[in-house]
Amino acid sequence: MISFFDERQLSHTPLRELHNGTWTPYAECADRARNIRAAVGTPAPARDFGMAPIEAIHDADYLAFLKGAHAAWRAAGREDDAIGYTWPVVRRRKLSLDRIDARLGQYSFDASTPIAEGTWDGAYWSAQTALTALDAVLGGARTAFALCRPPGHHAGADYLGGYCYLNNAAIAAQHAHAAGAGPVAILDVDYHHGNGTQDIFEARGDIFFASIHADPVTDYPFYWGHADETGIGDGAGTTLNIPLPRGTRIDAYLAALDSAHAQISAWGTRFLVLSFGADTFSGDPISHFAIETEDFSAIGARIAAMGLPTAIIMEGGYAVGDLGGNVARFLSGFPD
Ligand code: SP5
Ligand code: ZN
Repeated sequence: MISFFDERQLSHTPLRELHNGTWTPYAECADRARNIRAAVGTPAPARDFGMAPIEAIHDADYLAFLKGAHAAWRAAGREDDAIGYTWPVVRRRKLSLDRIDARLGQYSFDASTPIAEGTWDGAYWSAQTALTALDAVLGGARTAFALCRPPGHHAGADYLGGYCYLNNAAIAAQHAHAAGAGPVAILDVDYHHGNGTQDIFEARGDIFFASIHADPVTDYPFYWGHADETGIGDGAGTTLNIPLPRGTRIDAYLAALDSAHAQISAWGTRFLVLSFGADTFSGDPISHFAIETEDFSAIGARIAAMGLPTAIIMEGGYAVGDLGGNVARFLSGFPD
């Protein structure tokens, strides 16, 4: 399968994250991408589609914040990475606040997604990698793999979180929709619910969003991804959430994929954007499913059997040493 990756995605290198009340090494490290790159051969570089497809998903004020946050942090006399410490949970409205700490809280929902010096560049080229793979599928390739990193599915129109800054899958799906490739569905098979993608599309009836993930009763991001979230207003019925318990094994996982497939097909989908996370792996250090390396080819084959042109967008997966092998197995499930 044709793969895409851009060296500039490696410039995003946060040092640490706040986890269980202490600082730990950043799980979404650049070596993840190096490991996957080595396993998929030699990916082609990204083309530059510019800001317009990013601006079609993200708010202008959020993008200005994200571009300037690290410089503002340094200008405030701080060291290392920018990270918030206060969040406007109770009354969230569009205030134009100036202080970097206020802005960090306004445009994020967690404390594990720092903004480092190279974050904007890394996130920008990750989005361009998604668009480049998308373009290959629009151009006639049956499938293409975007080695996106940083990932995207936790980022909303105006917020970052969950190691995500720009929502690569949402940007790609909107681009496919605008190009007339639709009806477009997004299927999210990362271990975690794709809250950002859901937030972006849940009130729209023109892009379907389906997610299979760890039950948010027990797992991050907690506040989204429950089975009763099925879409809002014009989007009623076009969001599908299938939460699964910790310990889920391949048979139950494939059954959930079949349920998602049935609804994606019934909606009339003609084009698929796949948010693929390898953090469903039994050995993942931050996740709790029981999918084994050998299982990934079956998951890939089951998705390939949906018979749709598919742009595959990399999301999570933190067992760095096993990551490339798991991704390669997954991709091997798709016919050449
Ligand atoms: C894209 C994606 O998979 N994001 C996952 C975000 C999960 N964040 C919450 C869990 C944080 C765990 N931190 C582990 C630190 C180890 N050094
Ligand atoms: Zn994840």
